[in-house]
Amino acid sequence: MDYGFTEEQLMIRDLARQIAQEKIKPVRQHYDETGEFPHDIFKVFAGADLCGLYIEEQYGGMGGGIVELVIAVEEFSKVCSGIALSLAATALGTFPIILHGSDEQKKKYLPRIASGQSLAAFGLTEAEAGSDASGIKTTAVKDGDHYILNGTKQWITNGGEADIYVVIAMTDKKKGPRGASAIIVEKGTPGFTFGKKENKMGIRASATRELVFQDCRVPKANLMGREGMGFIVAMKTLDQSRPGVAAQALGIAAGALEEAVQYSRQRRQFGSPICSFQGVQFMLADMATQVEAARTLVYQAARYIDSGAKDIGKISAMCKLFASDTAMRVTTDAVQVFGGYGYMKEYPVEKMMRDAKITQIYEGTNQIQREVIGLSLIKEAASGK
Ligand code: COS
Repeated sequence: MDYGFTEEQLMIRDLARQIAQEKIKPVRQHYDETGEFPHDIFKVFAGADLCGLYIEEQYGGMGGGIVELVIAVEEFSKVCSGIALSLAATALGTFPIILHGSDEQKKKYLPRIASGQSLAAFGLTEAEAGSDASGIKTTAVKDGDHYILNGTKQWITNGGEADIYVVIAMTDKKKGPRGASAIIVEKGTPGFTFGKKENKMGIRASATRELVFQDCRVPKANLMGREGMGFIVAMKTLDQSRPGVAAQALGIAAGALEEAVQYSRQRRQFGSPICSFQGVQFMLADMATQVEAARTLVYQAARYIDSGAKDIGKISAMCKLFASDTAMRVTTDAVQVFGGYGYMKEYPVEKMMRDAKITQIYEGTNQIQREVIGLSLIKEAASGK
């Protein structure tokens, strides 16, 4: 299928596909079983110049956008979405710097991220603030030329592995969402430690940890934009990053489909390969149709964001919602096509099914995505669009 990619985008796709097959496939089971962080693979991403795909050339990146990012994330996720997440979650932590960072902040942090020297992470979620993002309790109190941070962030992807964290904290509790601010905190800052590493159902190669701030002094220069902009920074960041989750889900679904088609040609029952049975063919046909629909929506959303459009929230939420629901359905059906073998760890589809689930939950549950889409529709209708 021709998706209208440029020469450069096709090169990125081929390179990512090659890395996925040659470097990630042989080790994915190891990382899934051990839950270790795939430092060696991240070095491969860096060596192939893929860490700066979406970062401007003046900061050492490739000068691409969301399209380039989703192409790479899809290819890696076809083989292991947990490993792919090291790149996608770094993008999540980098978008606020790209969107709202000062020149100094961009010069200081983006080249390190583009070269793969540093991973990034985004610290929004807390124990009691998930879907209700404005319910965060972490505080940042001004003290001369510093902010003093106190609080705990939960389930932070790349937690402990990243060097650069964009943290959303309350600088003025009384103001609710308008009292939140976005602040960059570097690993190694006194008062900043990591809590327990989570033992997860899927994406086990990815590090998920608490960020703990205890009287952590951060220079005032690390504030992004103005005080009070933190909630908007967070929402705009999620608008940019959700296609990355969608690409991860798309890759998982496409990978599971590929495995199911191959297996159905080899597995024989009643004297024939099971792909000769209409029941199996219909399942594969539905899986393939859903994958193709998700792919179209993900690429469309990525292109729309890269066009510089402002009203990206709805399409971003749509592609995340649709691709993640597709990933869950398609991986469940892939396990079904494999039958009893699909339930065993020797075959990759059980891992893909476990990995798929989180894409319906993180960076906003799919219930939240529906709310974002619904509210956008109502807003559009009210404004006569
Ligand atoms: N872009 C820019 N501004 C936005 C925005 C967006 N996408 N979404 C909301 N805002 C603004 C609103 O315009 C409003 O601004 P004003 O106060 O100036 O009017 C402000 O942010 C508050 O918006 P709202 O009242 O809609 O906030 P709610 O608390 O009702 O939250 C949802 C809305 C539920 C959509 C939001 O909290 C959300 O996305 N939650 C999920 C968060 C999430 O994904 N968590 C997982 C994190 S994993 S990294």
